[in-house]
Amino acid sequence: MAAIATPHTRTSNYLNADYSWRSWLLTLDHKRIGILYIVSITFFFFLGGLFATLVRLELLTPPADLFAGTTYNKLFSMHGIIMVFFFLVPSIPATLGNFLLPLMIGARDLAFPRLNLASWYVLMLGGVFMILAMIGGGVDTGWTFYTPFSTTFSNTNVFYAALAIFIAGFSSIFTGINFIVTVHKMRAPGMTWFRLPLFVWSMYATSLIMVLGTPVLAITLVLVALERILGIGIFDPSIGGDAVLFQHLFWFYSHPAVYIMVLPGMAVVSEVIAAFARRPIFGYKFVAFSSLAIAIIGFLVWGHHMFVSSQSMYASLVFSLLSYLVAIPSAIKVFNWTATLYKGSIRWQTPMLYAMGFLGLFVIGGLTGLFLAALPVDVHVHDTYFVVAHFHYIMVGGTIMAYLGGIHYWWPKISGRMYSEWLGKLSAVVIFLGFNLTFFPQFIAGYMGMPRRYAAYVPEFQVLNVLSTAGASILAVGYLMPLVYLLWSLRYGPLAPPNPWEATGLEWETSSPPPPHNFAKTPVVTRGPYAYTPEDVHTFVPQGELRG
Ligand code: HEM
Ligand SMILES: [Cu+2]
Repeated sequence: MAAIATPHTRTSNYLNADYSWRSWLLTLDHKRIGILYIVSITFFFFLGGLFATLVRLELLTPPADLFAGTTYNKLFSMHGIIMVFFFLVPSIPATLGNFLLPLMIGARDLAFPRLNLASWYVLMLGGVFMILAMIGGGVDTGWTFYTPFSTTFSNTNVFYAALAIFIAGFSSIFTGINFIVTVHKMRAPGMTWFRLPLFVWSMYATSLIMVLGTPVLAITLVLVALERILGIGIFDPSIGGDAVLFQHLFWFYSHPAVYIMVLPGMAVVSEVIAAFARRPIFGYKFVAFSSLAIAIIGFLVWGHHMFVSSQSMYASLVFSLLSYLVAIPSAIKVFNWTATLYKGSIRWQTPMLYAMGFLGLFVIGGLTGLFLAALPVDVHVHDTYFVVAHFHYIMVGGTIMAYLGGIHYWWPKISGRMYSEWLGKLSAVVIFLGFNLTFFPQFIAGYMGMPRRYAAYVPEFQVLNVLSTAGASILAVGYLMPLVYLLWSLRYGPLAPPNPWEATGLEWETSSPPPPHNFAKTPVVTRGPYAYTPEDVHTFVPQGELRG
């Protein structure tokens, strides 16, 4: 990578165009809004991580000695709520999606720049209410807010937490609408649907779920609030309601929402694998359509969260079958990525290590999802640590690995600087090892019967919990490392060339960092997104050319 050493004269770009606070807080530039999101969700990530640390410390010993049970309930609830609604859901779409979508399709900005800024403010407003709910004493319902606990029995700040999520949901809806319209209307000349990078396809599918699913969650939370305040009898059986109805409504959003979290991770991985294996993605159309298939079938499987919640056996059978169907498009992706790697000229650089980490963890998470979709297994392990391990493998292992991989891959574009490759690789390895040490023992504990959501447990489970807490400490170090060296690179890192990885996407055609309006000239797209030639790794054909 000799190109990195060449000094570049820095022209006007989106970062140095204006330095005032106003220019950031009122910006309509999708790239700056992406940065606002990076800063804010990093904050939420470490806040959620703080609660996770406390949870793991409590579980170091069998009795509930560090915190009382009621405090513990609040700790894991706040952890889950913040991580899911304020970190994972916005993570990749709001940061990398915002930054890259227009660049990748050759547009000057998103379709609705003001709506884009509004989405950030709405998320921040939701965050403020969430923090107020925390300061006011916390919430103890878990991130799922199950009734009748949330409506009748909990005396915590359920109302403010529900309001916070209700508000934050609009951020998702706005972003989804913006992305959908942008992909339809703003593509550069020559950018046909089947020349779209797979990242864009995934963002499109994610946006569909955001727009179609989030309103259901919003309405559900309004109903919970009404039930608490007015007792209208939607969920409370003593006044004619149905507590299980809540679960249907909640999972109708929240199962698809797990794909809001993981599809963007897949989006990143497709780009990284093609660029670092120097090969066109195998089965491009299959990968593109599998995103849409996941988005659509994802809406049909919510009942697999309710196998033991009094639903009829026939309903469970159908939901079980449909859950297996949703695994097919995920498997297609894994197969096509593997086929892309096969005979590729692989470069083991930081983003690639992260992408491989994603693959490993996602496969374990996905396969254990199939265990859970099998009725007899689920009856045994429901509400145990097996479930906790399953969704952490996918959401934390998968999504966060991919998010960090993406941040490293596009960091030169975003910041105009290179980071230390050595530290980058080290962080990927530390995170991978720390992650497995944290969560693998939980599969075993869960299978052996350790229930979730308790501050105390029987002494037999201590060894597994000590391993898990030790792993969490390593994981924490792993997550702090990129924070430190990426910030360091902002000032001391070598200047980045426009295309440090010799990648073919349109975003690498413009300077690093890009000028305020993305491209000096209008890009004209003449070919598909992955024109890599494995025989000669340094020959690559850019996706488009810039015309005056
Ligand atoms: C690959 C296909 C997948 C299948 C068949 C599957 C299946 C399941 C099932 C049946 C449960 C319920 C377990 C129980 O509570 O007893 C479950 C829980 C969960 N799954 Fe998956 N899953 C899959 C993929 C995913 C993905 C991709 C994600 C996230 C991105 C995810 C996130 C979750 C979460 C968050 C829960 C826990 C819900 C709770 O709080 O109880 N799953 N999964
Ligand atoms: Cu589900």
